Amino acid sequence: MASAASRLKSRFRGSLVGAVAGDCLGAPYECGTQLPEGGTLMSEVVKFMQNLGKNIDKEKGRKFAFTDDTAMARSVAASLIHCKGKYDARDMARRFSEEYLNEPFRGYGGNVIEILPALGDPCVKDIYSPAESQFNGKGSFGNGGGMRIAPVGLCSAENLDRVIEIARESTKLTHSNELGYNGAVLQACAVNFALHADPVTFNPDGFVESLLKVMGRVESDGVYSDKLKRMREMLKTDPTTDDVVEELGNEVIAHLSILSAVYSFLRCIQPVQGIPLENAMERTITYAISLDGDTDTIASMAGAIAGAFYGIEEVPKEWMGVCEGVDDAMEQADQLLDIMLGGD
Ligand code: F2R
Ligand code: MG
Ligand code: MG
Repeated sequence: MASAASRLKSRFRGSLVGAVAGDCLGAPYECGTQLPEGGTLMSEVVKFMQNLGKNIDKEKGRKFAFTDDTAMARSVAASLIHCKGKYDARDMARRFSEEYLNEPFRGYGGNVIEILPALGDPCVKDIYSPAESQFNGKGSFGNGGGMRIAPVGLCSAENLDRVIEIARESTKLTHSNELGYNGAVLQACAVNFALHADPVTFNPDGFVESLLKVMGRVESDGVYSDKLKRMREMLKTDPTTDDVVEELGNEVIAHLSILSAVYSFLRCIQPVQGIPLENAMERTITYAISLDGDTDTIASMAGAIAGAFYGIEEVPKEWMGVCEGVDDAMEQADQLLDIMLGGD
């Protein structure tokens, strides 16, 4: 039987690698997919997953590239590691900026690119001010906070208040709208709850209840709480993917994507009709991509939660070979665990 420490190591790695894999494997579907006559996106993604191993043999060395989701998540992780688990706004902002300026081609959001260069500028007095000026002062509610936040959720269960605070504050560097940063809080807490859940006694209803408790504390408008309640009902009725998208969304905005990722994780604990894949990580990412729309980000967020729950052993070996950025994610996961075990 695995020790508690090795189990945690596996789950830290599973979460960051799950996020990278969801991003890399979801990205080819982000801009829409040409379907064969009578085919569905779900059946296409199932075929893609089943052939992934065969493709590696044929196309030696082929990698699926990561996008902005991973580029920003690794900056979050690098900053937390450098600052020994503490949040340093300047340090994280500078890393976002440098990462973007080094590789601007990673498919960043349409508006965030206007402020990323300024986040590395030491002359900017208030580092939160560039984000606050966006959308006529309303700030962004894009899902860019949620897509990068998994490293913040990787800490002890006793530190939930810190998860909430760092998720909110670090997201405000780019997304000052309440819907943007509260979406990131929800995703970070989902990762943390999955990390500490007992897979044997796990109860999806209890998981949603825990998220409802957090959102009840942090949100003023009830948007996420209302959607969580609807999601709890949906888990009892097994809706079609079209119905899931109708209720929870598949767009690049936080309140219309993050709950779809949480739902994908919870739904795929059980087998799903149309996805004949035994492996639960594979099922989760396949399901998340089948929701269409913002496929890289929904799959990445679902992968981060599912990976924290199942651990690295459940991540298919082929993914490790074909997804760009997996090795760095493994290393950062180990470093974050060391910080937590050192008494974060
Ligand atoms: N950008 C994309 N996908 C587009 C296609 C990319 C293509 N594959 C390529 O390579 O070119 N994906 C990435 O963007 C999403 C994360 O975006 P983020 O970081 O939140 O950016 P931003 O610019 O802040 O928000 C995104 C859009 O949301 C709408 N929006 C946000 N706040 C709004 C507000 N207050 N009012 C109205 N609209 C608002 C805007 O349309 C923003 O452009 C991820 O999917 C990532 O993968
Ligand atoms: Mg992306
Ligand atoms: Mg995306």
